[in-house]
Amino acid sequence: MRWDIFCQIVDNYGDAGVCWRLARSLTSLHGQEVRIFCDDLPTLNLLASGVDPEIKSKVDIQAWEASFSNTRHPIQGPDVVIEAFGCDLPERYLASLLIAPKKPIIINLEYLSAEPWITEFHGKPSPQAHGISKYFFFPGFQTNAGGILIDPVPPESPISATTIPASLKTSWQLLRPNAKRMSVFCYPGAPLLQWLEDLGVLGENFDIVLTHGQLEQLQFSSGHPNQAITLPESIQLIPIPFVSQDEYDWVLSQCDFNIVRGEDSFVRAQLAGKPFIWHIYPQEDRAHEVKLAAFLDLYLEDASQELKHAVIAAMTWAMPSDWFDSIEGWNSHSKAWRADLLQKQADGGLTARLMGFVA
Ligand code: TRH
Repeated sequence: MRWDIFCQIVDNYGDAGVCWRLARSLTSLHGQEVRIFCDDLPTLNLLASGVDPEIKSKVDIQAWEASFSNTRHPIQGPDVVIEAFGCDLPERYLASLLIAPKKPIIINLEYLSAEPWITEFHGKPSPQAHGISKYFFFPGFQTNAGGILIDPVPPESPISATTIPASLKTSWQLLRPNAKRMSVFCYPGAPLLQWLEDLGVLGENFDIVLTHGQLEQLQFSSGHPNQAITLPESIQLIPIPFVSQDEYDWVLSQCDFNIVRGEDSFVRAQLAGKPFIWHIYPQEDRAHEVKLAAFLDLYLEDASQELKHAVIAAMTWAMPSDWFDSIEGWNSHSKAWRADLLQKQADGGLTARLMGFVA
């Protein structure tokens, strides 16, 4: 089938991250023909860089405006049009669909949520005045939701010396063999400085891999934006550049613990099979608290009472000294959760369910 994916990048990287991951999965694993129309090509290309050129070349990445002049022959119009996260289709593109002999179906690809209500809304039609069928598609953990974007599935690997991406070689040389490794990708507003100070009194060495912009965020939160951050000696900060999506996935798999955010890094942290803190995107009406609670209900369903307390504390930014004693149990839980997640998505996850739905 022919797919057109529309991606509008509001502020962060998540929209591009999800669209790119879906596009490469549709083309490389499912043999589909895909175009992405994006209003921020530099961001999308940055995420997609570093990927095997053969994989990248299969996805036709276009500027948003290119959709106005549909370069396909009218009878080769799209079979499926994806509005990622409910972005509105450009009017001129929509007009071209209306006069095309073959009508596609439009999918409003929603945000991932573990909330139970999504299964009632998943796959429901959204009648449109223009007459082209449009449906809601809700990614989710439940078997009767839209699934999770699991591709490419990372190998189940313990931390080992796998090939280090070129962009990370310098930073990786700084790692200490006797240190635990943590990566940090969170929003401003997390009490990260205090968290790291507390980590520093646990009596272990920690190497903290700070993703692009996190060091500046830390300095800003310290109240001295131009000064170096002072932390206990056991804590080493290692800032890394913004890397491609594949390289970021690699970073997650190479750390013992990850702090992630948004929805794509959140899924990748789970697939890495390591304990993680999900710094969920804060919403003004505090809807994020409900979403986090719904996820924790699922994630901790089979966990012991002690582990439940520890993980809930960690995910709500309690200091590491409050919960780090439970890290071994959390390690085992993370591996089991990964296995369970993959088993529940053994049908191919979101991409395969989307294809099945469209068919
Ligand atoms: O960037 P995000 O905060 O995006 C968020 C979410 O999509 C959220 O749901 C949405 O409401 C909000 O934006 C507006 O976090 P997320 O979803 O984890 O996306 C980050 C993407 O960037 C992910 O695909 C991983 C990728 N990435 C890299 O490719 N290289 C990097 O160096 C880093 C740090 C991330």
